[in-house]
Amino acid sequence: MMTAVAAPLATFETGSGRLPPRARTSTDAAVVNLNGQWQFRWSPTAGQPAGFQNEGFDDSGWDEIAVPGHWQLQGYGAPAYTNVRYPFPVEPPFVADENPTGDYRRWFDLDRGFDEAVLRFDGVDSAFTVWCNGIELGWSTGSRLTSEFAVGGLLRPGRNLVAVRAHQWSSASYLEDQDMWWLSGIFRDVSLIERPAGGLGDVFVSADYDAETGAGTLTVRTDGAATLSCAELGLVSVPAGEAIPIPDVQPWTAETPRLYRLALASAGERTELRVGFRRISTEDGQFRVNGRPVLLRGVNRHEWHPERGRVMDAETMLADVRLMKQHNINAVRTSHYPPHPDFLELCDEYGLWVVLECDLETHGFEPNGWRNNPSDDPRWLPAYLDRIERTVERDKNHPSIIMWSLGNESGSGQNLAAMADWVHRRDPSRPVHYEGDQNSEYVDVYSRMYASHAEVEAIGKGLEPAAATEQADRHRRGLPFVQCEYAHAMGNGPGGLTEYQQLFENYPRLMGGFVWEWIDHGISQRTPEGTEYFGYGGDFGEELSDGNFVLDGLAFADRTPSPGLIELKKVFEPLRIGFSAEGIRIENHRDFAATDDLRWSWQVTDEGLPVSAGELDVPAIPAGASTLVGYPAAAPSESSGECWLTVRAELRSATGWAEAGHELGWAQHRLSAPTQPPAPVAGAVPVRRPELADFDPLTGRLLRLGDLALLGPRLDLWRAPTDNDRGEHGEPLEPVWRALGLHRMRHRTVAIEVEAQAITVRSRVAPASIDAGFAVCYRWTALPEAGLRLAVEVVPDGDWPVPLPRLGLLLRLPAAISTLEWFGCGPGEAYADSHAAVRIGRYRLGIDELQTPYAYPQENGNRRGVRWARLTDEHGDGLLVTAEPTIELTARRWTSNDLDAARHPTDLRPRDAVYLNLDFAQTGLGTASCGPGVLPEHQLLARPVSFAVCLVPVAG
Ligand code: IPT
Repeated sequence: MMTAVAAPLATFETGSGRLPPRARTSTDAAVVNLNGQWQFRWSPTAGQPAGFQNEGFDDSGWDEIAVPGHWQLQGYGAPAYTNVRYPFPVEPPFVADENPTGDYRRWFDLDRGFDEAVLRFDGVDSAFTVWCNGIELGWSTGSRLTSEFAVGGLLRPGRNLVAVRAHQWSSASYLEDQDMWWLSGIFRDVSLIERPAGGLGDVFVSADYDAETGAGTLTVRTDGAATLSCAELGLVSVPAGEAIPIPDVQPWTAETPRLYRLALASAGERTELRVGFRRISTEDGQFRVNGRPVLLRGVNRHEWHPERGRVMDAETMLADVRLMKQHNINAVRTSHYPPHPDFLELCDEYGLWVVLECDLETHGFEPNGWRNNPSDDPRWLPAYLDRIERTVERDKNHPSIIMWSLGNESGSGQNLAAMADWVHRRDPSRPVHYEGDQNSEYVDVYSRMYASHAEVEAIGKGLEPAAATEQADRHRRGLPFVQCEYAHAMGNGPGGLTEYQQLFENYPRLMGGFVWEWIDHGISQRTPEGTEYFGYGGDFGEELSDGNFVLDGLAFADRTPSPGLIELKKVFEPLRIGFSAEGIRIENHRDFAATDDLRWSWQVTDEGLPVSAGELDVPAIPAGASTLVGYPAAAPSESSGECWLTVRAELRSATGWAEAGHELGWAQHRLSAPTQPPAPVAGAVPVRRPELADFDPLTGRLLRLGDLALLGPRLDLWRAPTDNDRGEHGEPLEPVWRALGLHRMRHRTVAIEVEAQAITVRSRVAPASIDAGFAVCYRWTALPEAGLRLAVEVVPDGDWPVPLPRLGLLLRLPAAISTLEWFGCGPGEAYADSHAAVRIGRYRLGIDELQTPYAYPQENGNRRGVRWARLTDEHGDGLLVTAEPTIELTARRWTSNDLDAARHPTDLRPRDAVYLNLDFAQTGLGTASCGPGVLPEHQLLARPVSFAVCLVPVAG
């Protein structure tokens, strides 16, 4: 019988043969990059015979696979998504026999041997054994942690072989239950690194900054003797290891990421360190950097690429940093594991505050009542300590890291407390975060996720309920508060961002938070016709799956900013521009940087058309200060329409993360109200006809208006539920809506009253099976010029226990209608609790461009504050809608029920019509997909309402 070679798969041990963790530094030591094509063999179980690691083994029948890469995304096995549940029986430390296993082999050439060298794996998911030239080096776990093995003596000039066996499941999987795809294999870099005699060993930089004096203290500890030099700081071959006072230094902050380049040299090795001076502290219950309170405008970032999964490349990481900075994001929580190490280099360089989280989550014990949770089981203590040590040691020299986070959703217990204790001893310069420590007994910040606005406000006021013990309560009341996750960005949303930001800005104890999450983890797929869409849980034949809960990002999987990200940019804007009789008040809400990088401009528009524009002279405003500037003498003297002043702030010159002219802030102010009804749109003339319209004699529905055939407006209350309406982990509205029958309303015509200049249609609208409904009165009158005015009164009767999705009119227009031009808020979609980012203007978009392609189809594309809208075909013929004063509007080529039924955007097929909703209102979005629902002020409750629109046929 042959013996199987596998890393011990049912053990509390974390590996063997691994070298002690050390800081990531690239030095002048030789490096051989072992990324590339490796020979690969996949097996559905762990039990393949040994022997493949030997040099003589014949791998000619094997495939090739890209390293770094996940095997499931290269044709072996399939991705699987669960949020909380383990996809194997919960009986720690055992895993099932179905344990997909990948065997890897790679030959590489060396022109010389190395006396001392290490083989470094930056990430292998989940447990693996490694051999060099047939000899076992050891095995390791910790998927997102570095493993180094000593290999020196085994190497020789010429051909060398590295072989790896990696298993999808191991006891370590119990500690890696993050809400993401289960994806396996060697997914980060592999390198061979020479360790020269007299090398640097581990390097630990401490660069403290005293804001009172402006002085820095630099201490660089190395394993062996070394010297430091830095011309800028006047250091010439200063012995490392001692605290070096630096009288005058420029501090590092995320807004001013000042790095000093230091040369560090030992007898056998040299490196360049990028050092940022800063001090983190908590004073008066406030989180501070360099003595000043900072507000974290953060996001949770998983690593994601729609084709390569968690395999990151330089371009993708830079794209994330640039996009974040461009959208006024200043902080990242590396949910829920240490990222690719180069990401942190970018955070240091471009400036982002980082909460660096350990690779730890045991969430799947929660549905099992937290029984046997490793967090409180002493047998797992070494594994917990191993993980935090490898986390802190690798990344400890990054100025961008301002807190260590022990992990995510792992319950509580003595092993977490021991991790915190270890960090406090090893790196007292940074606070420890862990949300699951609900009494905040062993952490340095009070953290919650998805707390409602009301709860955040209570905490801001110091009015939170008491912690479990008096001691914990006293400790926690002195801590700053962070929302490590909030505003779940799943599907259409999040709603309520503005209100959270107001709280963060109002209460000094609140240090801001991290929106969940940065990017959708959609997997790029194609229909048989070749159209791309993004796959989610359940699309890969999984036995257990949590569906589209994996699509909850501010960016779509291909990094297209979603409307939620555009909204967040505005809400996070570190400038406030206010208009009053005195003038324009501009506040700089940055924590450190003045505004001398910005240039300011203004523009006046009349009914959306530019009238005048110019530069605005704004002096540089220090952080936290404000200034008042006068209005530009710009208002048009004669105007019939609505005039608006827009003030904008943009980058004066290019930075590493954005072009010159990139807009960072803006505000609008209405200069004049319309004095006349809105002008019909330039170029289009109203169609005048004596026999203006046809109505259906039985239902009173409008069937024709001028030359335009249509199916006229009637009451609509339904929208394709959003993920937040479904509210899986919050307050769901959708099941109540569906039970009521809002998606299948019936219309009964009660009366049609015809007068000389008016038609009144009365009807009752209600769903089958219940006795509640809506009495609707549609009153049509002819306009003097052309067209019709429709006044609508809606009076609910009976019990409507929840907010309504929408209340308005639905009408069907010919499919030839292809363009919407409107004056109102735009250009993007907006909802009652998510409209900070839209501005008043005149916009023109194709019907297809109005749709937001959420990877899981749902209500989208709503335009708010619409004063008038013109829907036309390619000849300019169509319909002009004017509102009194505004409406919300959606136009699409499918119905709300089509949208509701679709599972991917590719399921949506245009019908032979354009469906136009003209709404009195829609209810807001909220974030009930995980968290609180729509705030009361943004809910559309059933109550009597009246509104009116004018419909005018137009010709091009
Ligand atoms: C929270 C998790 O921390 C995060 O990983 C993600 O799953 C998020 O929810 C939802 O997308 S835990 C939740 C039970 C509040």
